Amino acid sequence: MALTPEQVFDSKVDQEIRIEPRDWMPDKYRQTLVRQISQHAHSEIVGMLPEGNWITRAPSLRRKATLIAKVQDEAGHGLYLYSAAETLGTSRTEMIEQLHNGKAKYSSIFNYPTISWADMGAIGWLVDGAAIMNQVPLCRTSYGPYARAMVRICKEESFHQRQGFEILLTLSRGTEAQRHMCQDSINRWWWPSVMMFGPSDDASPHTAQSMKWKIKRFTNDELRQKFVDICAEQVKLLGMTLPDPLLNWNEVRQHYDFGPINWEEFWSVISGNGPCNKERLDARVKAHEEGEWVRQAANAYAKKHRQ
Ligand code: FAQ
Repeated sequence: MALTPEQVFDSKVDQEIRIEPRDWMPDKYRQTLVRQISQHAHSEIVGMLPEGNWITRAPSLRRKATLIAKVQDEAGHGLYLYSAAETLGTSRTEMIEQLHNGKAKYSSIFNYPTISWADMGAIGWLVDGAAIMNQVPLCRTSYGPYARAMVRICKEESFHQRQGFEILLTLSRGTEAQRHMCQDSINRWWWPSVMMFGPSDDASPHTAQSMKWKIKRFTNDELRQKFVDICAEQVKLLGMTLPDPLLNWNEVRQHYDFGPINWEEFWSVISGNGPCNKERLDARVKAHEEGEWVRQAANAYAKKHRQ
């Protein structure tokens, strides 16, 4: 007896065969992917803003060139991800509209301000570090175009993470004021980075289904724990500390225990009330409006070539 489209889909997922754009897929699977990939793309694009803030003030030409390259990589990641999401039948214009009218989310982390040069280091080490922890498993996600986009993105993120750590390492070996700047930045970015993994598993509405469909390979809490375990060791190389008095190696669990997360802050930031939500969205809308002439010119050029 012939298999139904749903049975074919399920058996592909079971056998680790990638789902491709023209394959039949449940509507909910498609919607989940459009939501996750577009929010991921928006995060990369909005994520350019906090670091963009420091390009003109980088302390040396080398630091400036590296930071420009990193921010440019983030733009590239956003574009790959919009392209991957478009293969599911939603246009880029629609996705961008959803970002601008507040219907679509972007990562909570980009709603915090970058107030010192050390923040460029902390973003690279902690924010890119958390992004890699979450994204390496996405190279094996069940939807082909998303998985393939993640391979290159992860390679670039890993460079970003190392350049951030190196900024902090330099500061940590510097003057008293530089060491202070380094610790202060870690103190401000630690908890928001821990929150990047999303709500705890018992409060995460999407995780169970996304794990069944192999969109997600690990739960939010599993990835968060891996991140804490790695950072708790790496911070020692900096001679700094993480701002958590309850951080402690647990011999039985073979993991670090850590203190309670301020979920009130997390939900408040993702509902639009973080320190920089308004500023970030205003900057995106302004850039989009001011770029209208570029889109018009590109369309006119493409039309002329078609003719
Ligand atoms: N921020 O049920 P779950 C980067 C929302 S890339 C805002 O657990 P899910 C690179 C979630 O959307 C960073 N919202 O949802 C870079 C859902 O809301 P909805 C971005 C969050 O999807 C570095 C609700 O809460 N990475 O940083 C957050 O199964 C440096 C319930 O949550 C990705 O997007 C949050 N942190 O799991 C760039 C990776 N967490 O849609 C520049 C791909 C949760 O129902 C500089 N995404 N929410 O209204 C994922 O892996 C997943 O979507 C999760 C959330 C893990 C983020």
